[in-house]
Amino acid sequence: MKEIFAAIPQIKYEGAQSKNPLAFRYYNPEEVINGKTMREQMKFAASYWHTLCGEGSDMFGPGTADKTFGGKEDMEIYRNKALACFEILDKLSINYFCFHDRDIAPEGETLAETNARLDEIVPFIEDLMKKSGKKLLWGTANCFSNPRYMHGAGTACNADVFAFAAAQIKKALEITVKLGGDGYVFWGGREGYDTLLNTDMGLELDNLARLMRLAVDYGRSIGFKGYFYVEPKPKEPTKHQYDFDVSTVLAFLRKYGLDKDFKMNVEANHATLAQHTFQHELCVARLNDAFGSIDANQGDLLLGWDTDQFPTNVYETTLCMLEVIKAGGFTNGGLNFDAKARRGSFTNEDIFHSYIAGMDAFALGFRLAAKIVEDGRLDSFVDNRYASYKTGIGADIVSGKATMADLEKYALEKGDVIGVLESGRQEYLENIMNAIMFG
Ligand code: XLS
Ligand code: NI
Ligand code: NI
Repeated sequence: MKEIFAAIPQIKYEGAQSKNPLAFRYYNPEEVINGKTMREQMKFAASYWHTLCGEGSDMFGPGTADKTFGGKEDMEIYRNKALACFEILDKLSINYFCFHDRDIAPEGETLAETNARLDEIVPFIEDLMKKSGKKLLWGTANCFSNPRYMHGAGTACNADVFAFAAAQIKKALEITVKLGGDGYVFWGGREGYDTLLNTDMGLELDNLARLMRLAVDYGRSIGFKGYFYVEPKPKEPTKHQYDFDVSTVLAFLRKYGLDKDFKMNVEANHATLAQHTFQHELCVARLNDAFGSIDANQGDLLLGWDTDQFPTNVYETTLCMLEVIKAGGFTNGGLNFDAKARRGSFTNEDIFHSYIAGMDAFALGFRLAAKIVEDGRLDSFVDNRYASYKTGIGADIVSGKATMADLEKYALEKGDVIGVLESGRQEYLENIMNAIMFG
C-alpha cells in the first residue's frame, strides 16, 4: 500500500519531557489507569469530514488545504481519502473513525447513482477496517449540505424533502450496520428555523420525531445494536436549532416517547454556544442516564460560532474527563475529534500536530481527573455540603416522609436557620484544583 504521509513516522509515547513534536507526551495507549489501558478508556476517534474532506474554506475565501491525496477523478479521490484516513489512524494509534454518508463518496445526479457510489466505496473501507482492526464509532447522514435541504430535512416544509431525507438515512443506517458501527448520530443540521413568520413549529417538531422513530425502528430491524445519539446544538446554521441543548432534547425525546432510544453526543463547542459549560452539558446527560459520546473540540469564547478547534485547554479536558469517570466511562461512545486545523494550518503535517495536541490534552486531562478523584478533597467537600440530608429532618425530606406540616413545625421551632449555613468556598476549591493540576 502506498504511503501518503511518508514524512510522518509512527507517533510514539515519549513522556512529558520529550521535545519531539511528533510524539505523545501524555497519551500512552498501553498504560493502565483506573484498571484499564488509556486506549480503552479514551476511545479516540477521527472525524472523516474535517480530516479527509475539509479544505479550510470559509465565507471569505476558498480552501487552503489539498485533500485529494494525489487522486485525480472523483472516486479515485475518495479511495485516496479512505487510504489517508487509515494511515492517519494507524500512525496516531486511534482506533475509531466517524463519518457522514457524503464524506466517503460524492453525490451523483440521482439518489440511485449516489447509492451506487456508496456501494462501491463501502467494501473498500470494510477491507481497510478488516486489515487494520480499526472500527466505526458512529455513522450519520449529511442532510444539510445539499440545497434540497435549504428548509430542513425532517423538519422541511415539503413532504418530498422529508421522503428524500428518510431514504438517505435508511441507506446511512445500512452502511453503519455493514461496517459494524457502534453508534448512529442525529445532529440537527438545518432542523430549526430562522423566523416563526413562515414556520409551523408544531408540525416540524412532530415530523422530526416521526423521522427519528422511523429510523430507530428500521435500524433495529436490520440488526443495529449500538446507540442512537442526538447531538444538541443551539444555533448555526439556523437561528434557532430545535436540538438546542441537552435539556431541550431530553424534553423533546420524552414528549415523543423516544427517550429510551437515544443517548446524547455532547460537543464542547455546542455547549458553549448554548451558554453552558461543557461540564454542565455532560452532567445533565449523565444525571438523565443519557451520557453517550463526545464530540471533542473547543470554541473561542470571543467568536460566536462553531469554530471546531482542536481541544488544547487542559482545564476543560480535565473537567470533561471527570464527568466521563463519574458516568462510569464510555460504553458504545468515545471521544470523536469533531475538530479541524485552522485555515492557516494547511499542511499534511498540521493534521498530525492537531491530533497530537488534542489527544495529549485529553490524555493529560484524564490523568488529572483520575488524580482529582483519588485525592478526594473535592468529592468529600460536596458530600459534606449536603450532609444535613443524611439525618434528621433532611433524611425525612429525602425519603418523602416529611409533610408540609412537619416542615412548618420544624421551622417554627427553629425560629431561624441562617446560623447553620457554611461557606461555599469556591476560591478554596479552585485553588485545590490548581494544586492538583499543576503540582
Ligand atoms: C456540526 C456538528 C456535526 C456533527 C455531525 O456542528 O458538530 O459535525 O457532529 O453531523
Ligand atoms: Ni459534532
Ligand atoms: Ni459542531
